[in-house]
Amino acid sequence: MSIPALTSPDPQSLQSWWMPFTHNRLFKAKPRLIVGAKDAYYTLADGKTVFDGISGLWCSPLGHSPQPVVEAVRRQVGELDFSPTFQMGHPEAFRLAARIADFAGRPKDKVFFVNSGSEAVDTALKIAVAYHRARGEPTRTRIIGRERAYHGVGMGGITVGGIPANRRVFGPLMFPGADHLPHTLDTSKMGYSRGQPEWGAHLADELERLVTLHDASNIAAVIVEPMQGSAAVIVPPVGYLKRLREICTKHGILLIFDEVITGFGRLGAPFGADYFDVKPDLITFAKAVSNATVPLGGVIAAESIYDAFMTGPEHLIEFFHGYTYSAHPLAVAAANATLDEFSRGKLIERAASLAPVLESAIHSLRGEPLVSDIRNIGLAAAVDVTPLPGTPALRAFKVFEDALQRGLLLRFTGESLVFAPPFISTEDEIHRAVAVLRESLHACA
Ligand code: PXG
Repeated sequence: MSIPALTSPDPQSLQSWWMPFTHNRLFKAKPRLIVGAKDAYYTLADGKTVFDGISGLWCSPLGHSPQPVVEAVRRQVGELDFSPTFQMGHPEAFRLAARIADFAGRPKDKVFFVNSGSEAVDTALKIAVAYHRARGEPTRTRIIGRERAYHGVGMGGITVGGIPANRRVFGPLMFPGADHLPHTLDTSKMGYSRGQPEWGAHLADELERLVTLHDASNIAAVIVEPMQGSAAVIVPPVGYLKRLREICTKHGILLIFDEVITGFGRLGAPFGADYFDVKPDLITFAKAVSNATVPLGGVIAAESIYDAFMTGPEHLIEFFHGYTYSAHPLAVAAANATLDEFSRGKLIERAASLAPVLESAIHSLRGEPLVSDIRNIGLAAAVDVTPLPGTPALRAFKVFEDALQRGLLLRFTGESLVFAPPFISTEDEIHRAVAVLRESLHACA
């Protein structure tokens, strides 16, 4: 049977793809198809051009199809399309690992490559548990996550994650022993905060309570996103992450920062760890590292953690973990070229200098119809809207749909709209995007 190309799709032609995190029935009845992209703009199937207000899915800070990255991948696919990474290696992967450790300001640290944020999280959790065992503390197996956290969709990630819908059905598949810190969003105390809220550092002390409850000798690690992205930009209170660090250090617990969104410049610093001046033991990354041109993720591990594994006979594997596509040559080529572009275009500095522009633009929406809270940090912002009575989660979707019609792609989640433009955006584009959102809020009120 020959299946025709989907230039002008009819709903019947969309039935085979079971789409991820999507309302499949509604989508297929009223599809939103993207057929092209260049720089900060997408082209939709109807020919409309829309501004990419969410950098892909937080993953394309350079915009789309940046020429040097495209060229690097094109070259690589002709030279070495794939090489096994178990018991073999290709030089560019070693070069990339060293560059990422440098970029993170942790030149002695080690980088373990994976293909996605979910794999990075599950890898970091395994490293944490195996590390304690290697050091002779095998009872340290519990992991502490946080409410409203998104750590991907692997079994480890949903166990430490805190988004109820992602966990509800999968109880028996989750590992035992996880617990959760409270999330830090309380709009009655920190409504409309710009950057880090002043209120809330004391919530880190909840970790002391969990340590008392479970005993430090049973806890391997705490994992948090420095800024909770998927939960619609929940910014850590001033002092909160430093307090978590202190408590972890005091009790010999590893601190993992899940930097899948905050890594590679989103906050206007290389990592969230730099922005908040807190040194975690493990950092997960993905998304922006390769500009999403080819998927790549990884874990940065402190040298001392790696060293703890390097025991036993040298001909034996030290860590029984890895993926066929760990350090896939095309992903590595994309990431090396992305890092070149970051430094050539001074893009972290650019993100930092656009952050105040975004902050004042997005907060100008305060008082507009439907708006109930606004939060921002770096090149990320969320606008909460009042729910449609009796139909939760519909209002933000309506605003999203309206904005798309007007030429702006946002993310919607629950009652929130999220704006996280590419670092190559201009001030004018940020102002225009916020103007579109303002029109959409009026139109949907
Ligand atoms: N950790 C964090 C902190 C994430 O934000 C993942 C892990 C999982 O990454 P993968 O590559 O397995 O999807 C994520 C992913 C959104 C949105 O709109 C966020 C993510 C993915 C898609 C949409 O906020 N985060």
